[in-house]
Order: sequence, then C-alpha cells, then structure tokens
Amino acid sequence: MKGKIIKGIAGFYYVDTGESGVYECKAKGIFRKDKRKPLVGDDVEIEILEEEEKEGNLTALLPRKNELIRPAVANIDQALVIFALEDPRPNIALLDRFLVMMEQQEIPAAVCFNKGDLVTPEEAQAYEKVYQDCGYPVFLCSAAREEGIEELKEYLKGRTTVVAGPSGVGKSSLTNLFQDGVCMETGEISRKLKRGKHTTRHSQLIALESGTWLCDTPGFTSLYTENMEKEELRQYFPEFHPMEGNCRFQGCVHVKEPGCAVKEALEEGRIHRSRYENYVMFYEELKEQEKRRY
Ligand SMILES: Nc1nc2c(ncn2[C@@H]2O[C@H](COP(=O)(O)OP(=O)(O)O)[C@@H](O)[C@H]2O)c(=O)[nH]1
Ligand SMILES: [Mg+2]
Ligand SMILES: [Zn+2]
Repeated sequence: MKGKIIKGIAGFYYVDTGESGVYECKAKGIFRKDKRKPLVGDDVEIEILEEEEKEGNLTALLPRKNELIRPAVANIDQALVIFALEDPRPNIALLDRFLVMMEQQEIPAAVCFNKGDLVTPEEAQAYEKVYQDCGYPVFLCSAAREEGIEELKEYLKGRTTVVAGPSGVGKSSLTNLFQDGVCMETGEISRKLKRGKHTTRHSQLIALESGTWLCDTPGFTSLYTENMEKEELRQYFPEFHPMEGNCRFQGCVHVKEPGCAVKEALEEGRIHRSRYENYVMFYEELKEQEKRRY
C-alpha cells in the first residue's frame, strides 16, 4: 500500500495512506543498507502487519522531489512565512532570514501577515508592498475575523507547504481555519501520535484535504547559514536580480563598492531600505563567521 510519512518518532514512522488511515511502521534493514533515512514527507510503500493495531513495515521509499535540510523534510513544494502585524510586531530581520533560507533551498515562498484586525489598513499595506515589490506573494489576513482565509487556502491547495514563523503570530489559529472544521485527526491517529507527543518536538505533516499538506515545524525560528558563502547571499534577495551585472565592479557585493547599481536603486527607492539593511547585516554576519573559520 502507498502512503506518506507524516511523522517520525524514535524509529517509528507514521504513514498516512488516505482512505485506510495511519499506520505505525518500522523501517526494515533495506534502508540501513543503502543509507537512506526516511524523512517526514516521503512517499513510501508499506506492508501491513496488523490491521487491527494499524501496524506495518516500510518496504520502499519512492523517489524524492527534494529534501530540505532545515527543517529535515522531503517533497516540499513551497513555504508560507507567517508573521503578525501587531502583538507581536513583525521582526523584519527574522522574516528576511526565513526568506533567505528558502531562497537558498530553492523553495518558493509567500509571506502571510496575520492579525490585520489590530492595525490600520495603511500599516498592513506598507508591509504588503515591501514584499510584493520583491516578488513574493503576500497574504494579509485576520484569523480572528476570518478574513483573507480563502485566498490562503487557494495558495495551499494541492501542495505541500512548510509553515514558518515565530510563536504567537497565529499559526495554530490559521491552521484550524484551513481545516474547514473537518478534524483530520481521527481517534485512531491521535491515539498513535499522542504516544510521542511528550518526547522531543518533531516536524509533522497535517492533511488539510487530499493532496494538500502543511508541514508544521516546531522551533523553526532561526537561520542557519553554515553552508553559505557571503558572496552567495546577494542571489537570495530576488529584488537585486534585475541589477545584477550593472555595477561598476564585477563581483560587486553591493556593500561598499563605488558605482553600485543596487545602492543606486536603493537611493531611487526601487529597493526597500529595510531589505537592504538586512542584507548588509546578514552579509556582515557571514563575514564574521568566515573569519572565525580560519
Ligand atoms: N487579534 C488577533 N489575535 C489573533 C489572531 N490570530 C491569532 N490570534 C491570537 O494570538 C495568540 C496566538 O495565536 P496562536 O494561533 O496560538 O499562535 P502560534 O503560536 O503562531 O500558533 C492567541 O491568543 C490567538 O487567539 C488574529 O488574527 N487577530
Ligand atoms: Mg501554535
Ligand atoms: Zn553592486
């Protein structure tokens, strides 16, 4: 039978087969042999050992579309980065870090600003404009007033989306609204999943409807840049792309060089100052990291 790994805890993989429900599976030796570790998000084949107890074995890992390192999940189509407009106010540096992280992993990202009910429309639109101008889809919403939810559902439909954002911004409230009141966690699933609930916190997939998955990753709140060169960073700011090659110096990193087309765009208001300032901040951080490596 085919299914998808929705959670992995201490050697057990929870495989959602759709119609037939969730099975608690172990991975057999075949995976250890070829050193492939099953990940949340993997499409797999299982054999059923115990129908009553919903127990099975993983027998095959189907080909992966991609594999994220942070968080460690497979087959992600896109990311939704959620922040609140107020309570807490957006931490723009953190938001830009998430976007850089997704750019580096080549995952298309969208930005969602929740708690629209707590700010004026003008404030909300100012944030919207910054990220729209960078080419990201932006969703303004209010979980409290159930506004902007249909547009978000449309974005999620038929895809697997990794959700990121600090705590308190309304991720759980929004997820509940996406679920249409149809509680996907039937008694059987939650009984099995609860067993691991009080151990470490893991990524898991939540089914919204057939073929629509949300990847919930607790603690996914900081940027890891171990594998990033400072010269690479500029690629991950999509609004810099049109200026690439227009600077006086080849290989310009848009920080202190004269004749820089990115800084010119900044002065002319074609690049947003907060984004550029965060770029410089991240660049300096990477430079410091590099120094420490030698
Ligand atoms: N005013 C307002 N409060 C909200 C909204 N969405 C969530 N909240 C509240 O913000 C708090 C944190 O929400 P929660 O969904 O738990 O955030 P999470 O930590 O990101 O999962 C709760 O008290 C929610 O009731 C919203 O759109 N407007
Ligand atoms: Mg939550
Ligand atoms: Zn430049």
